[in-house]
Amino acid sequence: LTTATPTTSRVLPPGFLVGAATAAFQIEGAAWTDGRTDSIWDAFCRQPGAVLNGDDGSVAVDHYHRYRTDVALMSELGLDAYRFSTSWARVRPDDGPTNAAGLAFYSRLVDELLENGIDPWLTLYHWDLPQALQEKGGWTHRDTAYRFAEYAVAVHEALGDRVRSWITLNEPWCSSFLAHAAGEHAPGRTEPTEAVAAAHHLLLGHGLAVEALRERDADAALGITLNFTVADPADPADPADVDAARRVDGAFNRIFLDPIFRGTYPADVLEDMAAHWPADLVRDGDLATVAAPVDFLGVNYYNGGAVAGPGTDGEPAAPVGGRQLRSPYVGSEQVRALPRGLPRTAMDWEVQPDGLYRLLTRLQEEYTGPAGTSLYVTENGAAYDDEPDSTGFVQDDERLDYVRTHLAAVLDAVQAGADVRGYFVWSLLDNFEWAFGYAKRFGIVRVDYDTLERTPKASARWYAEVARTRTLEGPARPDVTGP
Ligand code: GBH
Repeated sequence: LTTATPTTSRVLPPGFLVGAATAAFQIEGAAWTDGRTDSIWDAFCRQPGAVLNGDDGSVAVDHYHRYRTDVALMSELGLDAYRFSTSWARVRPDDGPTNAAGLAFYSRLVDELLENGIDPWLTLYHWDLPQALQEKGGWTHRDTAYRFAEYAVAVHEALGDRVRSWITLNEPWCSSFLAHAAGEHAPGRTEPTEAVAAAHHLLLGHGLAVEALRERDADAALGITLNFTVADPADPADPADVDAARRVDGAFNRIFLDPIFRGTYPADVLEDMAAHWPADLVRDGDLATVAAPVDFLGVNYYNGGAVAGPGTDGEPAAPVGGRQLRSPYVGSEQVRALPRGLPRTAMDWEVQPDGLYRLLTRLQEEYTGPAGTSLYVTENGAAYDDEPDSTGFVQDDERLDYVRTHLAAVLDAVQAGADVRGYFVWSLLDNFEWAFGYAKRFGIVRVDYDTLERTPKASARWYAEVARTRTLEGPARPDVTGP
């Protein structure tokens, strides 16, 4: 890798995908239409205090009925690709047989995308496990991994003739540690041992699905999307802070990267989590399955953070939400987060595009490069408290700047040798932001939650120009803090 030269005009590499992303539960609504049954998020939303303002996904932004309008919007913006997810509870309600009516929706959506020249990128699991499977133990139960592979095949049978890019899981860290240790996400558990079991079974499900899809379809591009944090020691000269950064990197990033790309769990993570690691969790052959070769790695990046060891006056490095939450860092609960004075989004996450540059160049060097795997940024974006004017238009300069500086970081990483082939902004539309309900808006398109009317924000207009001109104008990353 070479060092990128900061410039003010960057040209997108040939074939680079300019896209947008969403997820089924966050946009579809129609929660019990055409045979769909409860997912764990429907059930979680009914738990008092689980989701801000008691919001739920029953209507969301009604994409299920408005998908044509939404695809027309994407086409107007000139998007090359659209990343969406399929709802397991729509495709195989109640863990029963495949539901043709549910699959038919995705078939219509894919046709509509293709007619508009938009490349469909399909994520099989974006956190909405059928509640019926949760009742059998959910991801803490090994069998769920096998059910996932069967569901993957059912979706592929219906859409494999038209969808060429497949993502098995979205952010297994959230489905395991945030959902089973921190309690922020469905099913809202706070048992570290369950989180570890869920992480392994998610990885196993990923590997089984890759093997099954590969056998059916040798030409499909198969990958997984992980979420990353870039943890820096608050004081690089303090060994306790350096250790805290190592622990967060292990418990967030390497616990998934190493099994997928090296077929092994990192020794230091096994040691950190030893007290919570179930004895018979990893069976013979599991790691070979988890390491089934992938064609691409999807990278979701929102923020990094400075972390410190115990005894500092930082905040616990745990998610903040409307209720009592625990640390997601199993075995490293003592790690503290220290604000660095960087600007923050409405989620309170630090804005640090340089973290994305460092992440992509590191992945290239240590994981994906040696394996010959390409990279896609499958999510990046920001929530801000948008103020619509009297016509409903949102001049969201902060979001525009967030996306611009992060896309610049991506293109600089490409220049430095990282094989990044596309960028999907999170999100196309304002939508259901999980534990925060509809209170946090990530869309480049505004949704009026009374009328469900869609209005592109200034960031969307600007993004369309990037897609059209294949050029990114603007100054270099403002926050180059890394080595
Ligand atoms: C993604 O999750 C999801 O895929 C998507 O569905 C969601 O809407 C979107 O992002 C926005 O949230 O410890 O304070 O530094 C991202 C989840 C975000 C979880 C960053 C960990 C660290 C916050 N991750 N977060 S902090």
